[in-house]
Amino acid sequence: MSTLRVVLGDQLSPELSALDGLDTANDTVLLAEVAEEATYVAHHPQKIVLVLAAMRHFAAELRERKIRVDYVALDAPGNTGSLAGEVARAAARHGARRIVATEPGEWRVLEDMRRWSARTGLPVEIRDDSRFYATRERFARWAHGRRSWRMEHFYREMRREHGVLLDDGLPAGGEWNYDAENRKRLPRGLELPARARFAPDAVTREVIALVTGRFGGHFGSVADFGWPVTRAEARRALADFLATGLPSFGDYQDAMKAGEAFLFHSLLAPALNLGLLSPREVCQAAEAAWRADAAPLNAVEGFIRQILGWREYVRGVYWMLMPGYGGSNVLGASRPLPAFYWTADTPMRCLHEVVRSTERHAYSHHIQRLMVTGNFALLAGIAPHEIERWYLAVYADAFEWVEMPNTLGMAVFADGGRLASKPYAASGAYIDRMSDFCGQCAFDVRQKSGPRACPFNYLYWAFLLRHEQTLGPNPRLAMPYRTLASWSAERRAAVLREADAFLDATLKA
Ligand code: FAD
Ligand code: DLZ
Repeated sequence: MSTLRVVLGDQLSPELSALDGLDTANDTVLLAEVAEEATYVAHHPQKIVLVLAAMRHFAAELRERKIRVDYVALDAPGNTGSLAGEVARAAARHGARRIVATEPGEWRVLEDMRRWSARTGLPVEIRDDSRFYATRERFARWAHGRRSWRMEHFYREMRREHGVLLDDGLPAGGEWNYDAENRKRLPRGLELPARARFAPDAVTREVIALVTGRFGGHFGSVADFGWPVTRAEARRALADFLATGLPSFGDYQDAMKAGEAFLFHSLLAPALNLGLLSPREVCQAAEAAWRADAAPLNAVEGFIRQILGWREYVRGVYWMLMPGYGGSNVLGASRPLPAFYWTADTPMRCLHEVVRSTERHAYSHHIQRLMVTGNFALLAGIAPHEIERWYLAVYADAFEWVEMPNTLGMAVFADGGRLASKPYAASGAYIDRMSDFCGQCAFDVRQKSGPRACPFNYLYWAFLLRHEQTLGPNPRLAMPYRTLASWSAERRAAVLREADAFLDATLKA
């Protein structure tokens, strides 16, 4: 029986469940470049290049294995521009009797897939995505019956279940979590490793020309494109990280430096999210580095926690809470996204730096996303949907299953604590402690109010005041609310006035 097997742009793994049982004599694998996936949010051109170039390379690898591939290029005559349209056309072209796919990473696409059968008149089998440590069903089993979900609890269960960083069933080194050791500032003069970047080959260069022509108006530049687009390149990126980044990953995980986007981070999220690398091989390689004495435990545990812990946890939360999750707005935030998120045109040096490197690399590291652009959106009360669409658009690694919970749950607390136990709200002091941004800023981080005061300072207190009823009872915020309890009514009113005046002026600009 002829089967059409559909592989999406972030499903580029030879072990993909949609390919299980493939019959090379009768089956066809469909990969389709469609405008709809590039424009439902205006993705950074580097992300579109990454996905299309990786799809083209993956198709070539399948063909080398004598698998029949039907590849629809973006500019192919008759391309309908949608996944559903291309699946229907391909099913007819190949006389398919059934369609097999792997569940997608986005609710929108899952809904679409569920309509493919009605559209084509064929049975459609949607298989689990087995490329994660935990299936959706496994996460649901963990989550059901718990009053609250916390990453740390899930992570420990995953460590035990998969035997990761365990010695005789106990956590390696005696602790489950070494986060307290992972908050160092970058020492002045510390040499940063040169990172593996991958020069575009002829295939990728052709995609760059295509994407520049079609989507050149989107935010972001492709000039510095250097992402791995094949499994072989992704393996080299992993090896490079293990040798040069991992040993210091833990120490400087939260540090930020002007003009330096990458520091000791792995840059592996795009390859992981496309399926060029599996989370298991990455975690196993990191653990092996520790066992071979090539990296310290605080680095290796911290790195593995991001993948086996956070990455799996946010995916579980996404699928548990969709489709309603996208509308979360517990804090009633409603201000529009400031224009500087697209232009970097702001005198606040930290925001300028992070938006600039986002524009240049389609990348910024976790603390830049969480504590600079995310923290500002939280404190300023930016409408969650607007900031969420921004994160989905601007990063090479952005796919809704991972981006949405990070934005709504972790960065702007729109879900009221389903994902995290408290909002990651911080004043300018945090940014000053972890970066060198403040020294070169138009504002003064030590001033709490007045025209030269760092806006993060009064925005922070105004945020806590505005949400006192909702956040005041949170034990993790007891300290700042104790401070606020000693403030006079006049002082409270003055901070709120200053914050509002700043926001009104900033959002008008
Ligand atoms: P490293 O710092 O080297 O971390 C190693 C790996 O751990 C990453 O490659 C990633 O796979 C995983 N990881 C780390 N933190 C997280 C996390 N919080 N959630 C899930 N996985 C994590 N990550 C994405 O992959 N796609 C997104 O769209 C995305 N959007 C985000 C939006 C916001 C507002 C925030 C605060 C975080 C977001 N993250 C996202 C998580 C994290 O910032 C990125 O995974 C990380 O910055 C990618 O860079 P890296 O590969 O160098 O990661
Ligand atoms: C992100 C993306 C882009 C830009 N283009 C395509 C495409 O042309 N064809 C395709 O199959 N997938 C693409 N993708 C990835 C999808 O958007 C992704 O599979 C869904 O968002 C589900 O995660």
